[in-house]
Amino acid sequence: MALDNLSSSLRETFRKITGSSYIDKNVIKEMIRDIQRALLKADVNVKLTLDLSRKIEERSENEKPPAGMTPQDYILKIVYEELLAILGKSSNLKIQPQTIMLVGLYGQGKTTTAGKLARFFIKKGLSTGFVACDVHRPAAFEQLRTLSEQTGAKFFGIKGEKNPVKIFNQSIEELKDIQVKIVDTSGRDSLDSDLLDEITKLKKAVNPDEVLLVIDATVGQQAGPQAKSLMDATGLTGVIITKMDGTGKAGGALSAVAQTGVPVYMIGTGEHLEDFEIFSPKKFLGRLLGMGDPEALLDVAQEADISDEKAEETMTKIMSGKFNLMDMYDIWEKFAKPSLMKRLFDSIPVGKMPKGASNMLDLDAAQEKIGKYTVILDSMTYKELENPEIINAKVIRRVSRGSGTQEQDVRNLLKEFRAMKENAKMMKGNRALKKMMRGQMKGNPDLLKEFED
Ligand SMILES: Nc1nc2c(ncn2[C@@H]2O[C@H](COP(=O)(O)OP(=O)(O)O)[C@@H](O)[C@H]2O)c(=O)[nH]1
Ligand SMILES: [Mg+2]
Repeated sequence: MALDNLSSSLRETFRKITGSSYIDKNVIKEMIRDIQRALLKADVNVKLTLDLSRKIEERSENEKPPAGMTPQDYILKIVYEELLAILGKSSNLKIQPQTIMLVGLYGQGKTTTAGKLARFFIKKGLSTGFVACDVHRPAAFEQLRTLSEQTGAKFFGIKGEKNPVKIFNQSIEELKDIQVKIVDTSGRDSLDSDLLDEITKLKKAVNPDEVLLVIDATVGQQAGPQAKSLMDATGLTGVIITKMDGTGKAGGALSAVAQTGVPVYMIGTGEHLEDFEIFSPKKFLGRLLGMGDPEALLDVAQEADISDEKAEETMTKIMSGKFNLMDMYDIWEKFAKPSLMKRLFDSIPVGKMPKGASNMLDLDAAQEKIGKYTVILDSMTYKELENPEIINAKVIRRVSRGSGTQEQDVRNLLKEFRAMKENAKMMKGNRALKKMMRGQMKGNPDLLKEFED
């Protein structure tokens, strides 16, 4: 994943703390020095790093762990919370009809991102179209048209036209049936008044729901001032950080943008259309630290939040038999909470328990297994999670080493995944069961009654 160095340093720091037999000022000082070094290496701003260190130090000294929590775990909870704070708030694009305008300098990945967004929305079932408003680079027109062929997005552009406002205005009729419109725009070498002027004029004509800055992670903390000035000049609503795969400076870019208060919506992790992720600070930090769900692990009180939309999406995927390891990971992450699992199992009538589920009733054992599986999944790349079929013996060896588990554990996980997929196919026709599970996911046990009838 992105930020391998930061990830391994922080994991090492966490391991040190967990492994230490006592916590005193010196242990904390050393931990803070480790964290500082790791953050600065990832290009996180010096002042931000020092502020974070001070907060960690203060809280470690003044706060007492609650009953039942070890001082070690409590320190890790503090570090986790402070790291999360510098990654900013979680906010995302809505899955609904809208107009999105992409802005940014040359070569940052605007056009590529337009393609990724189109693929994203089309997969969610929304028709999508491009408006080619990059009037400065002749090649941009063809690049976007090719992407429209690859993704199935509709394309509108006027070759040779130099006025982007004119292009947009003419696209309105052409794309009137399209739900999500993505407007690609011209870049410049720097954020000069000429560019800001063009963006402002176009924005007025487009009246977009979202104006997204597309910025390359290799600029590091410089991403902050760029986001800030575009926010002031044009009313930026969000940021997409690209090329997270190619730099150790991504921590700087992420934290600097977060400081400006503009949310990071998505990150690009490669040149291909599928190298694109929704950015969630919690998930990102969880993966960075090698913990599936640090909050559950660190015992932060938190109720499961599964939105209707998410439950629906997960169910549909499971039932279609098309789900991948990433979805399995999501499900486990949600259900790997003793209270939730107990509620789920308690609510299934004994006679109706699916075959094989009874051994899951040993909640402790199930919990332990889920913990192990989450660590294994954490050691896989996004590509592997999304395409489990590419996992071969070599990958299994790497993953088992990376997660500190046996190769057999990885094999068992894959076996269970395949079984889950098979079961899902068998359940496909069972509408009552489907309804019940969906109700359970939304925390609505009443639906169970229908299943019993
Ligand atoms: N490694 C990597 N390359 C990317 C990513 N996004 C874009 N690129 C590459 O960056 C270059 C510039 O992208 P382009 O979309 O044309 O930038 P634009 O000028 O802002 O429209 C192309 O070679 C892309 O393949 C990413 O997330 N990772
Ligand atoms: Mg472009």
